[in-house]
Amino acid sequence: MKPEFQWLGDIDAAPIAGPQRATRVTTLKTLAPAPAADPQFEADVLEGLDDDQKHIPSIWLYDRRGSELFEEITEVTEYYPTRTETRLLAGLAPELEGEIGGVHSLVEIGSGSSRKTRLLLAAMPSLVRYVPVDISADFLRDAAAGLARDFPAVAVQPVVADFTAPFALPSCDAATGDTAGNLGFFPGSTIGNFTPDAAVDLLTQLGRTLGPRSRLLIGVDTTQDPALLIPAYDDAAGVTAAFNLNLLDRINRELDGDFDRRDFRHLARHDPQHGRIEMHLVSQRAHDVHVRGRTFSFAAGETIHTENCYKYPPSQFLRMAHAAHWRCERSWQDGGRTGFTVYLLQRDA
Ligand code: AVI
Repeated sequence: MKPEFQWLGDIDAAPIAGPQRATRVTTLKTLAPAPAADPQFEADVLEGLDDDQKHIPSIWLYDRRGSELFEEITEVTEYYPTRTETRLLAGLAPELEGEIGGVHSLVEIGSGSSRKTRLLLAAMPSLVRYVPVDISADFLRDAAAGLARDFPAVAVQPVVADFTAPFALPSCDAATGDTAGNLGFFPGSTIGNFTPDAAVDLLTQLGRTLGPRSRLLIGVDTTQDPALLIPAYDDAAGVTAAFNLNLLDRINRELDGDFDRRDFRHLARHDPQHGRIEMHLVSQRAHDVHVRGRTFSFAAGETIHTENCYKYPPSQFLRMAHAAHWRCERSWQDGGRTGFTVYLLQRDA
């Protein structure tokens, strides 16, 4: 994994002098253009398409269009995790400040549109800075600018990074040495997109980044009910299918590929043994595809495995958290069919 990150600089919400102080100007100090094609993307695609079970890591689903489509997914009726977690967060946010006083920095891992963040920023006046971390630079920029405008007392310091690799937090006066004031926020059950071993590695690495005695608020989906899961990952409007197929467009655009998306269909299947939903792209006929001048042959029905969504039950998740040196301070569980749970963890000293 590459230990690279790019800090976009503070996003200012500077007050305008004079009577019209309610209006604020948002300025972006430092911007760097996103690279056209990430060499790691090329390596992952060429290596993954060469394997017996073709696969591409799910992180590459999130180019600009992929991130937009994921936001649309969160609004489809069948996709219950976002709705459920938002309800839990709205209920727990007002209790958090009392529960963990002295928190100064909110660090959101894989922030996307930062919509749920607003619930925390509004309920926790002790927060003085917000560090959204995401791989999609332009998406991050827009979301960060919106938050800087709406929460002018909070310093917004976006970091473009692949959060699966080590990244550094930007420096901040309020944070000097006191890592107990760092609250990580990792919502959406994104931890489910990591295998159990990779999830422990990620939780360990996040603990190192956030520091001793920091906290982590993390949402984890748990259900194994296929009647809930299959529609959630194969919605009737076809938004999840479009999200999955967008990966082929991205390969064509960034890696000189010649995939024809009409030759593939989206598949969501439940694997109860591993406790996960898998997303695949299924080839509809035997044919060849070219990427960066290399030829990849597909049989009819052969699939590219594009994503795993593990649904970790509480006992398994807590074992993984402990292995990564986090202990559970509190948890809030959905009382309905999903069992979706938000955990407040604290890292060992
Ligand atoms: C981002 N992640 C938590 C989503 C999930 O549910 O695993 C990604 C997703 N893939 C298809 N639908 C949603």
